[in-house]
Amino acid sequence: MASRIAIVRGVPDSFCNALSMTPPPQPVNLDIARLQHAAYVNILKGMVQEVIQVPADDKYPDCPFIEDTAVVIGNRALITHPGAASRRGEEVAIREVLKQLGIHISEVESPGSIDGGDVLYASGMLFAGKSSRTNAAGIESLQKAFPEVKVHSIAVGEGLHLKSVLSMIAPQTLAVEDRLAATAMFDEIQQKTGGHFKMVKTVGPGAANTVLVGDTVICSATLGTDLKAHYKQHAEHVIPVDMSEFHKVDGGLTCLSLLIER
Ligand code: CIR
Repeated sequence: MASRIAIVRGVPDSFCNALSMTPPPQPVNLDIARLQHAAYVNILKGMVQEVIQVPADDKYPDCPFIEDTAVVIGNRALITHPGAASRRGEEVAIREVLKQLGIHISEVESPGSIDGGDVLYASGMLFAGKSSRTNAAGIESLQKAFPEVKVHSIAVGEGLHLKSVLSMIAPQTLAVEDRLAATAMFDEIQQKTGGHFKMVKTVGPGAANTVLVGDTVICSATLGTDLKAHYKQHAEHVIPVDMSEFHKVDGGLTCLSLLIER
């Protein structure tokens, strides 16, 4: 059986200053954010052999969104160059943790920028969203880091990242947010893979961003009470977790962890 490790990063005191495309109607509540983060970490503890907790760094309000700092497949990682200037440097601590785990590290070549939230690894293929955070040079670095894996570039028409609107919920099955820009991204994936995936449409912003570990899906409990039942039709196990404070600053479920399976 694959050995699984999750890496997470704590919520800094500065988290209320995290980037957000539109200012939330209610400000982030730091205490609630920390409780929600702890609940998320507890769920992961039940799913993987080890959860490594990297301390928060107040210099980086967005540092809990650790997914954006690296793309890891097996024993190899590409350390990203985050697309947002205020997030550059978050990757330094993560590089060290990955090195300690014996993971072989590649770096993004200038002028590349890439956020892990734009990268979906599914069915042995990589899909890289070309977005406001991830550019063509960043995607080239991704291909160089994983030469034997085909990287498909996908235009992110709307929203922050590719995985903000679609993610894997079961083998060959993607949850896709039910809006035009998201289904256009799915169509591009289908066109590039000869219709490889099945689509499960999901209503509500962010609801299609889920974490899949083995046959268990973690989904947001904040974004609709029927989400669990919806996903249960396609996934063996579904665990909802409240993520309201992270959604306020454009975060979802995948952003809060880096999963290593090897
Ligand atoms: C940002 O704008 O960078 C953060 N506030 C949210 C990052 C979410 N990350 C992700 O979807 N992978």
